[in-house]
Amino acid sequence: MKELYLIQTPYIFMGIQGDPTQTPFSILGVPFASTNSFRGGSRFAPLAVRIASQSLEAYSFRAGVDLESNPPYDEGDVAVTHGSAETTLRNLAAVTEELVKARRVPAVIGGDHTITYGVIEGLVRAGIKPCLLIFDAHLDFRHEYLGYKWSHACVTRRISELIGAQNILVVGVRAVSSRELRDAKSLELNYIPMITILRSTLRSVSSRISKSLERCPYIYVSVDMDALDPAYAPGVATPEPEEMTPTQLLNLLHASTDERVVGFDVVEVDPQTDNSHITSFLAARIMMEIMSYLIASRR
Ligand SMILES: [Mn+2]
Repeated sequence: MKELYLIQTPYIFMGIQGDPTQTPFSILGVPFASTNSFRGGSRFAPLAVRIASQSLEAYSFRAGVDLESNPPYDEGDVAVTHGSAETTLRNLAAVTEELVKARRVPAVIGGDHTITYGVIEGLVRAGIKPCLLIFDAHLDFRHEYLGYKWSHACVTRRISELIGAQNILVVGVRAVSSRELRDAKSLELNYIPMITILRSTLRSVSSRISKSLERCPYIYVSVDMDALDPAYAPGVATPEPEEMTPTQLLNLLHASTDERVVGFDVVEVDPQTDNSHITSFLAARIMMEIMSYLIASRR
């Protein structure tokens, strides 16, 4: 069934195809960017991140894991319909549901942020209702944006309708409308503003994250690359100064990902505005680090 919706790609993640009987990870590209409201090149991100991943070393010092000895299995790209979020999300949810039922851990390369909804829907249909940990400069909590409810600016709101706003935590927030903030408060969405992170220690922020996810049997992690300062991630659809740094992000990911993580995505890379492929290299590194942390936590 899932084969119907998957397209093989000329490049595979890390350049080595993993053995699906050995690795839990299924790399899934979703080259869909139709809901981006500013720069629209994230449909090319799965290709750019795969190419960047081929030149990176695979050893994680934080995890003590060498991904090269057990690389992820690259499933290819999900068939998307440019211009139709509904069709794309339906295909993505079908693929995710089947992978999750086969006990795979989806490692997804977006695409615009809307694609996270399709992965969560697939998880829910497979009987797994996760809490969602998002790293993002934006709350993405608008009911609709420019008259469109599937906009990437609404993805947290749409997912909250599936799993409940109180089961979502957004970290690194610095770009909101006051209406979004009001809605977030009244619907009990959890969020940690970037300014709070800058004024706290890493330890206190990671313990706040752990506490917020304490009661969750499953966790899904979504990394919007615009969570990072545009100095480190210039090639994103909607850049927002200031902070976080790659080191802050990886430290927080390392402290807060454990064996409850059932999948993750890295979204919103725009290769068309990515000077020297900086953002694609960082996105590939983040994916490799998250997989290494999960392998270490399952040992
Ligand atoms: Mn964002």
